[in-house]
This record gives sequence, structure tokens and C-alpha cells, in this order.
Amino acid sequence: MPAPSLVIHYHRDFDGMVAAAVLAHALTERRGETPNWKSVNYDQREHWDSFSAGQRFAVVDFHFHPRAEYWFDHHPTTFLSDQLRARYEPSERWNWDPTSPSCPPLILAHATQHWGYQPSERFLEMARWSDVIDAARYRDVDEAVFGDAPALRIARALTASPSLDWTDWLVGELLEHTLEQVAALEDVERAYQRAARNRDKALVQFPPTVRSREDRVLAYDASSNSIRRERFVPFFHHPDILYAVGVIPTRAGFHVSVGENPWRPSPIQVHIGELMERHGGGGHKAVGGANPPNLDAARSLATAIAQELRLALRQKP
Ligand SMILES: [Mn+2]
Repeated sequence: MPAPSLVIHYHRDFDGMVAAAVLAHALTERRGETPNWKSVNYDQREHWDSFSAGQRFAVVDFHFHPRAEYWFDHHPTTFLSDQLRARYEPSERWNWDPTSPSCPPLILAHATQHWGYQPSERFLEMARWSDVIDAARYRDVDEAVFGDAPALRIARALTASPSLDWTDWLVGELLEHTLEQVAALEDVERAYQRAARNRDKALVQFPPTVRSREDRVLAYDASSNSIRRERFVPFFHHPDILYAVGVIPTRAGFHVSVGENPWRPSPIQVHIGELMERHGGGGHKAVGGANPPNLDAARSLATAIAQELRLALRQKP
């Protein structure tokens, strides 16, 4: 009797979907599997121990799970505890590479090396775009905001996805077709148009949220729920700034978001994640944040962080 079919659980974003499609293809071709797939999200971390108990599954672009038959990730924060970290060891079915800009390239390399898989050009193309999108390696701010390459249209369409299981359908399409063919599908085009209208609204709504702009540090307050978000909008309107510090709403309260301009290297070395850690938050070198207890606290933290960055820039000889 053949083994029951395996379910690939993947992070619900562009590189997660591509990772699922790539793994499904490699497992089918080289490991005799007939996998299905289903997205996983951060809410499911709460019962991570009992996740998919009694079932055969794989996890890609998401937290390490010791019962996963196949597991691939690139997130530095993948291990939910030290005990879980201790159970990981690279193997023929598991690989973690926190230096990889996105997940699909490490699956392709692993499948090539361990399973004799030969990736086709369309999966290599998807992997290249996964790196651009997941690590924000866009050529310039115009590509980040208005880029309309097929991969970028699909990624933007995800922000206006019509249902929670929409990405499961998309993985199936990515498994069979090129990026260009998938971007041209009617449902993808329709979601993309919706997402592009949201982006255009965000571009118009941003300027009045700006509170100060000094020493190439921009502070803004987009705490109102009626303001659409667009990640790189501060750098689109103000391409010369080095840092943007903003207050934005979350489901439960408010978030202070701090980011460096990816296209304008700063003359000072500030690790934003560590800076935000000192204020109760966290993050990476180039982007970080914190969740103060209320709106007033969020506003004063944003002001304080902007001041700290300005001071550091002024002290630069
Ligand atoms: Mn991801």
C-alpha cells in the first residue's frame, strides 16, 4: 500500500508559495510522492507541538517542526525554543540556511545535491524573484512601488487576495506554469488591479501623515485606520531620506516602525533591530519596530527614535 500523501505547509507569501511549488515538483519527480499543500500562519504557532498530529507533512519557509518529514527555512527566528533548536541537524530531508535571502533557492540547491533533481528555468526564475521580493532587493524605489514584472504583479496581488485559501490555488498554478502565465490569469489580474488601486490610495494618503523631516530622518504618523499602507511609500515621496520612523495601527494597538532607505546607504552604522530592542522591540539590521502600550506611548517613542537617529547623524564628522 502506498504511503498516505504528504501535505506541504508553507508560509503565505510569495517566497513561501514558490517554496511549496518547488518542493512539490522535486518530491513528485525524485521521491515518488504525490503531495498536497496548505498554507500555515503565525496563529498556528500556539499549538505547534500538536500541529498535524498523526499526519505526514512538510514545512517550508516557516518554523522548524521536529515531526516534519521535509523542512526548509531561511528565517533566523525559525526555532520556537532551545529544545527545538537542539533537535535540528541538517539531513537529506531538512535544511536551514539563515543566509539565504529567500527559501526557494535553498530547496532547489538541496534537491539538486541530495536528490539528483534538475530544476527547470521557470523554477530558477521564480527563485531569483523570491530573493528580490523577500529581501527587498528591488533595483530602485520605482520598481518596489510600480514594478510590473509578472512576479511583482503576483506578489502585489497577494495583498488583495480574495480568500484565505487563494494561495493554495496559486501554488497549483505555479507548479504547472511560468510566472508570466500565472500573472496573466484572470483572477490574478483582478486581484492585482485591486491591489494597485490600494497602492495608489496609499501614495496619496501619505504626505499629510508626515510630522517632521530633518537631518534626512522622516517621522510620520499613520495611526489612523483609514490610511492605506504601502511599505516603501516614505522613500518614494522622499528619496533622499536615510531613515523613516512611523506610527501605524496593528490589530491590537499601535506599532512603531523604523526602516533605513534601501537605496540610500547611511553614513552611520545603526543596527535598527538592536536600537529597537533597547526600547522593548526588535528587528533586523535594516528594519525594526516596537509595540508600545498605547497611542501616546507610540507617538513619543517614534519622536524619541527619530531624535536619536538625527543626533547620531549630526555627530558624524
Ligand atoms: Mn516567506
